[in-house]
Amino acid sequence: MVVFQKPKSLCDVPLHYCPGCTHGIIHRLVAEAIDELGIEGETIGVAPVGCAVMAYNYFNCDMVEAAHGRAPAVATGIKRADPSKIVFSYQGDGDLASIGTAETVHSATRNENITVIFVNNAIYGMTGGQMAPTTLPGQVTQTSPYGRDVKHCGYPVKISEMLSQLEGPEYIERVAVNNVKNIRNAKKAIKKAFQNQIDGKGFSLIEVISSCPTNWGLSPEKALQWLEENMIPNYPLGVYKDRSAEKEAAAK
Ligand SMILES: Cc1ncc(C[n+]2csc(CCOP(=O)(O)OP(=O)(O)O)c2C)c(N)n1
Ligand code: SF4
Repeated sequence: MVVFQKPKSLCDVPLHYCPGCTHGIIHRLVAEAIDELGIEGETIGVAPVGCAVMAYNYFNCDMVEAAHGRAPAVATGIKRADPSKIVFSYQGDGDLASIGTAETVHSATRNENITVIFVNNAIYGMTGGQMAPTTLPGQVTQTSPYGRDVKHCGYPVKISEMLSQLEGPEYIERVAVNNVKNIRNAKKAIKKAFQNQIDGKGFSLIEVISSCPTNWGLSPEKALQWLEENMIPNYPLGVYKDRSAEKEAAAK
């Protein structure tokens, strides 16, 4: 009996991510969801700019590279051109919550039938650890060496809370990948986000609280601990919007 194997939707190549980076776990969860839903032949992914820029080398499906922050607009174009395809974007917080804020908000408010995987590690990883819109108050980064000062730089942008206020989107959930329980829950949420698209329900975004041991200056293990103690209290996990579930509850 096979107990553990690489998902078919992940290419058999080494990933370039730093040791202990949770991008790899998130890739695996997305690939497992694609395998389990049997949609590998009809899925098209949109890769971001950021550490996951080479996601097109890792997912075993058609992939398109978008300019920084533009992935939801590119995904919208692909999905509208061929609604039979299952289209997802995979984006970091610098990509999605900074330069791509407009694309994110407007694809959500239009309830585009796409799936967005939003990897929030509270920093610009690829470019060397600058402050991101999601950097925590007081968090030290390359561009906030004394810690993020909210008087000067404002407060973190809380994407799940923000998008859940819009009427448009179908499903918004925040998950984390710091322990087995949370990883299993993240998988369930990601799979549901793809299932919603298959069912034609519209825009689903899963915010995944992730680690960046390299730019946080921590060992992989300490990074997971930091995530639990600092990220999760600032970014509470849970379902922020599930329109179908709300409708079902109201009908009872
Ligand atoms: C238009 C444009 N502006 C800026 C950049 C530089 N840039 C590349 S990656 C990046 C930030 C990536 O951070 P994030 O999206 O959080 O992803 P991570 O690397 O942390 O996974 C920036 C600012 C760029 N490539 N293109
Ligand atoms: S810089 Fe950070 S986000 Fe990028 S691969 Fe390394 S650990 Fe991961």
